[in-house]
Amino acid sequence: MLYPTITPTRNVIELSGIWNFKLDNGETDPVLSAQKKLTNSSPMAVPASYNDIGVVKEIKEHIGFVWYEKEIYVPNDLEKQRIVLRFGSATHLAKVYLNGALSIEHKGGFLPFELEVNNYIEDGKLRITIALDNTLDHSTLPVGIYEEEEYESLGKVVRNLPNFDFFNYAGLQRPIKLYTTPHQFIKDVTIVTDHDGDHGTVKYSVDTNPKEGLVRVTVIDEDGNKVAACEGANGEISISDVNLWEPLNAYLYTMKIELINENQLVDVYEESFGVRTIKVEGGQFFINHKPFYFKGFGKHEDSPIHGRGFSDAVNVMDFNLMKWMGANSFRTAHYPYSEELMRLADREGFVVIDETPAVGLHFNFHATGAIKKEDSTWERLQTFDHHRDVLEDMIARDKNHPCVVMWSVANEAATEENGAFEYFEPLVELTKGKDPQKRPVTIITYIGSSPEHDKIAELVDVLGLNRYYGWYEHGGELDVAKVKLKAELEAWQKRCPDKPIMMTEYGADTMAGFHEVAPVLFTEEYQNEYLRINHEIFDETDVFIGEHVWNFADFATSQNIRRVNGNKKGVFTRERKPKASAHMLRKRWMTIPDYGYKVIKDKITKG
Ligand code: GCB
Repeated sequence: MLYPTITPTRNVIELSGIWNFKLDNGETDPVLSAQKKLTNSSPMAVPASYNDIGVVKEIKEHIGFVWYEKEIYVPNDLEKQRIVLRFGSATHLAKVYLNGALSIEHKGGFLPFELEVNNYIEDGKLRITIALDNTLDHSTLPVGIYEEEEYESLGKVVRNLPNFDFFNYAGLQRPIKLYTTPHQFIKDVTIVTDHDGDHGTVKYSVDTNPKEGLVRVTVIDEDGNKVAACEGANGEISISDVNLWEPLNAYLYTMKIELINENQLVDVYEESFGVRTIKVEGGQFFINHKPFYFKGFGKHEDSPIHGRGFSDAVNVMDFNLMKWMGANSFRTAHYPYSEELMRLADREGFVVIDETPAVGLHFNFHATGAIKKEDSTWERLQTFDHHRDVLEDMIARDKNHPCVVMWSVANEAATEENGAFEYFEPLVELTKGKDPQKRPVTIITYIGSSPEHDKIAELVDVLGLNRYYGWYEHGGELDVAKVKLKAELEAWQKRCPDKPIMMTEYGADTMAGFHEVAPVLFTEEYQNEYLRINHEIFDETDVFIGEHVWNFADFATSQNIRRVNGNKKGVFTRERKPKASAHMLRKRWMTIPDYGYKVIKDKITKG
């Protein structure tokens, strides 16, 4: 799926700004309400989550539909082309009405969707009305628990509990754009790269609509020089003296694609790409044939005021803070992040584990944090079809990004329960089948999915472990935590020799400004000690390919007794001020090279 950009044949109009907004109280018929303009609406910023900027509890904790509306003129000139309305995301279920007519429905809150709008324009105008539902249940990703309860004195009480640990922000959280293409247009491009010595190869395949005309492809370097060219919808291009896309040292080429019909240039699109390879072999993770070590974070799209709303300023600052720390990578926990952020990661050279919104696929945890004995998750969940669609859409959106080095199919599902293998096997196969670059695949597991009980380790290329020894297990007993962590890592190596292990989450809630001489839970000293003992064990483990601290910054969660106004495991506060651990980690990461930190001597292979 192509990201909309301005080219000599295409235009883009941003629809960000103030939209009309209103809660739906369930009393109106959606079709009827979309037929006329929204009345009694309030201003709402787009992109943004509506929850925090709505201020009052009724908006912040609203369950169900809300309405957004904006009426625009579509300039006459544009009407000669295909005009496409594109949502970067709409969270979670969207019904889009154009001049009152229901035109598209979309399920899933973290991926783009679009539709052609030419036929909906009336008198040069388009009234875009969106009904958005934030309800989560056993069929949505992420998974939520929907409950209704009658109280004699109160009437019906509705609850929609997230089955996961982040606030269920909703709204039009990413940019919305109107863009144009010619009627005969470039629909998609797929790029796969390889290199040997200083010789790079680029296989490409261009999809056009209709499938006619001549495709001309030119590769341009960062200085604007043409380095190679080719004709045809599919082809292979050689680049001599190739500049590789390297972690934190990204080099991006531009593929200029021209569609020519009867000697006329009809469409132009430019896709940037990096030349790099990925391979997992012998317990190591190779980028460009060299063993890479992941240093970084599980993140969230989360910031004050915006909620989960897109902000270039927040993204640039977060990337600068990560660079300051010596981090080279992050995981898009727990949903695909905005396309704009992924493009920034390409440019900055951040290595990304791209995760679906499949979180909360378990009924194991009790609200108190206790692990319940449960074995019916895979019978009760109805997420499979949607999970499959989301994986396909995520790969279609992100397949060409050099920053993406691995797909995460799910976070902390009930992977120790019967039925887990049967649920995940087709999804892993689908991921491998759909990804033209055949990147490695992981499914991130929680502590209940131990080496003794886990059912999916054989399906994945990398064992992604979220482990909290010293926090949820043996909190305050760091000596015991160390012993337990080491034992588990050894057990994994026995069960899956040669499979790389990565700590995809480890962390401790820390209140910025809490201090004690002895490390005590919640103090900055404890967070440092907790991280230090984890690192000692990581450094002793051969097949260990990386460490992602949970979390980059403190983030919002729903209200519950385990969270003091949010999750405080950040190395930065939610306002991006460093805790002591930021300085400690910086010291460590600045001395760990991106490549060759864990070279297993008898296993050096060409990746
Ligand atoms: C986890 C989850 C993450 C939580 C974290 C925590 O294992 O993957 O979403 O926020 O633990 O802090 O409990």
